[in-house]
Amino acid sequence: MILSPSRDATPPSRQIRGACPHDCPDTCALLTTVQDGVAIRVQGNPEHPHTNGVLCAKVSRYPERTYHPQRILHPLKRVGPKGSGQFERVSWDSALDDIASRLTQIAARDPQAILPYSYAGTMGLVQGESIAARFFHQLGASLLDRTICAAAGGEGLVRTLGGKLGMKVEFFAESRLILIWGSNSIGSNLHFWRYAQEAKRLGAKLICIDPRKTETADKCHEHIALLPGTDAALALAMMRELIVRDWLDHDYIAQHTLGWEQLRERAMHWTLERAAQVCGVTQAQIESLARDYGRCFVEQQPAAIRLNYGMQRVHGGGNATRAIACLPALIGAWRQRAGGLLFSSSGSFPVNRAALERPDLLAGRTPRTLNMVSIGDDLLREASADFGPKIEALIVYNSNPVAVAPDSGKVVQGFARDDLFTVVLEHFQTDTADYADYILPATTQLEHDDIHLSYGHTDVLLNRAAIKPLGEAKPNTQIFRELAARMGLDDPCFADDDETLCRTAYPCVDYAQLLERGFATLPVADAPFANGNFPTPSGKCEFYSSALAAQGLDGLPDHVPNHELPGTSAHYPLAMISPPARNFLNSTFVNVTSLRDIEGEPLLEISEVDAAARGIANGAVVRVFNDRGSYVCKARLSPRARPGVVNGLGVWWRKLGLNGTNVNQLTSQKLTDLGRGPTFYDCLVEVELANVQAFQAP
Ligand SMILES: Nc1nc2c(c(=O)[nH]1)N[C@H]1C(S)=C(S)[C@@H](COP(=O)(O)OP(=O)(O)OC[C@H]3O[C@@H](n4cnc5c(=O)[nH]c(N)nc54)[C@H](O)[C@@H]3O)O[C@H]1N2
Ligand SMILES: Nc1nc2c(c(=O)[nH]1)N[C@H]1C(S)=C(S)[C@@H](COP(=O)(O)OP(=O)(O)OC[C@H]3O[C@@H](n4cnc5c(=O)[nH]c(N)nc54)[C@H](O)[C@@H]3O)O[C@H]1N2
Ligand SMILES: [Mo]
Repeated sequence: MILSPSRDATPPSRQIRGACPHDCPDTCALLTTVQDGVAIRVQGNPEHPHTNGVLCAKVSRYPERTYHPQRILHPLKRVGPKGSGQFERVSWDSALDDIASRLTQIAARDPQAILPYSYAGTMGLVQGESIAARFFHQLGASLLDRTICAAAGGEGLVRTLGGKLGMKVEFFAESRLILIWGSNSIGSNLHFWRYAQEAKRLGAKLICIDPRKTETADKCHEHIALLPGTDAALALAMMRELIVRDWLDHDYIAQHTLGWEQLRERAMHWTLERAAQVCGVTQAQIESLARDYGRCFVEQQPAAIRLNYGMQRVHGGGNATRAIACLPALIGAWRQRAGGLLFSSSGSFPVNRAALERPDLLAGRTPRTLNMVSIGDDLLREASADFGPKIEALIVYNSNPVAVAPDSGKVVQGFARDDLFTVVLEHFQTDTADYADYILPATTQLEHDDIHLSYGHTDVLLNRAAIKPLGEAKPNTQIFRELAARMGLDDPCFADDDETLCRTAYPCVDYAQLLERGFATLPVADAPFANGNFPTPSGKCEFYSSALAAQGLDGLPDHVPNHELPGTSAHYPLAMISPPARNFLNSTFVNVTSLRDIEGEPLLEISEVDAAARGIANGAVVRVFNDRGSYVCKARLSPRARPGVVNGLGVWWRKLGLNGTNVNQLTSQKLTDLGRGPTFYDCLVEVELANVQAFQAP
């Protein structure tokens, strides 16, 4: 805390160090200026090297979000039908007493009928799964498989490299070649982009691999607009080129990899011709990509891959991640600190989750685990021997499943069940909150303490509360503490306050340093795999995974075609992807007016040829549909969409959509090959001109 002397009549302001809570690889260090108890400005902390004093447009509007006139500032109880959004103000005591008694009744029958549903509204370890996890563990509630974001790629990476580890983000600045793969870095990883630009200034070549011609693709030297879900084919064809031209680090391969002979044989099936056909790109593009990559081996220059999550939200996302993660070992890119690959750095953080979440409170019980991706189906399931009890209560925090989970027609039907008791801890009346029996007002990052990891760099960040909670809002932790007390859950661990929890998260990080600077850099090796030492079972980079083979799966990476493959459906010829809109973060910020004004309205990018074939002009209102439902929005004829692929930018609130839906009305609950993840970008649709009258307000 810095006290700045004031010479005039304005009250003195102070600056509080914090951390951006959002689900983003950058995890920025914040400085909040507080005057008279009011947060007047949120800036990037210039002392934190990765943040470098710069924030994205979204988070620089944090005060606008925090003091938003529609913030929920006291508990609300539903008075209208579910989904109608009609609530009345109630006291904390009456809300918590009623919730505790309802949950106690359900738990007496079977606590597994209670399901927590949470994700990354805040990435904070304390306001995420600390007291909340303890609460559900002691209750014996169903467990939630938190797969909605990067489960497929995460498992693919762990099976290949051994952990969520890789290059340090700062060393991308020294790379000579950067493949930006499945990532719109300018939109979703801005602070990485700064390092990539530095490399570009120093002469590096940047290649973007993405079906959409993104803002990032615009700024790269080359763009390979492959079809969604074909990344493994591209990587295997690259391998074949490396093999036939002998651009291989034989020494590295021999010493530090497992399964080379098998991988080699697999890759040899992926001729340029075959891959070009699968990927929908030219042979010359793949050849040139392999040549650029191989040249780095020949010239001993560092080649880096920034792999992000966009490419793993398809059926074969796990295998594709495995195939790409094999590439650096083939050319020995890991030998240099500016070479290798970064997908997620979260495995570098020594978080003591057992102490935070206390799974021991289950005391030998083994509740079922439900996958958050299939919440639509699961809410509609009856009790059975196979499923267990019907879901009777749902406690949602840090998530907006009605907007973000796939196949939202089913999700909405489930949330609308009259016999479901739903509690939502929120800042705003989201699409999900509309279906709650109770909405409980939660604090924002400016109002509570927390501690963070990052999945894009290797610094721990501390967040100190900058202002008092607004209205009657309480931190998630406090809400669960008070519920636990009312339900007779009396383990002493519920008494831990938030600062104790922050200290519990990282027993081996210097807390005094966190208090003083707001961040602490972990002692992570600059070139983690220069000498092998992969944390896999074999200690090598596992081209072949015996662990996967033991599960009856393919031990080698392969191209696994999409569930919904273009050309296989007579009715739905177009592939739809739904990557994030730059000024939203998943469904967060959609209600911040200044940001929504930049995005305009829900839209679908479509290529000129696909639009012309359907008589669609720029700006026309269109119906995007498949067997799961319809989404009505404006068409934008744009070179950002390649022929055959439409881009439905996400994730709008359903209630702001022209027909009260969003892109997830169209996405499916089918899972990925590894990790039980979602397949948001593996989705066939058709588009037609909409009957506009039907969607105009009366
Ligand atoms: N502004 C903004 N920033 C965000 C987010 C946000 O919503 N908005 N979301 C945050 C979250 S939750 C996450 S998980 C991270 C990571 O976020 P990601 O979801 O990885 O988002 P992007 O970086 O936009 O990368 C997605 C890119 O992958 C492309 N893509 C889609 N399908 C394929 C495919 O099959 N192959 C390839 N090669 N590319 C494909 C998309 O066109 C898009 O440009 O970003 C975080 N940062
Ligand atoms: N079609 C399509 N769907 C997608 C994606 C896509 O690319 N396309 N991306 C997917 C991905 S990568 C992800 S990670 C998921 C994200 O899904 P979610 O994690 O559900 O993310 P958000 O939509 O941002 O919703 C988070 C909610 O948490 C609330 N919140 C924030 N902080 C707090 C807090 O401290 N306490 C409480 N109680 N609430 C808080 C916010 O107000 C917000 O409404 O969406 C997925 N859905
Ligand atoms: Mo995500």
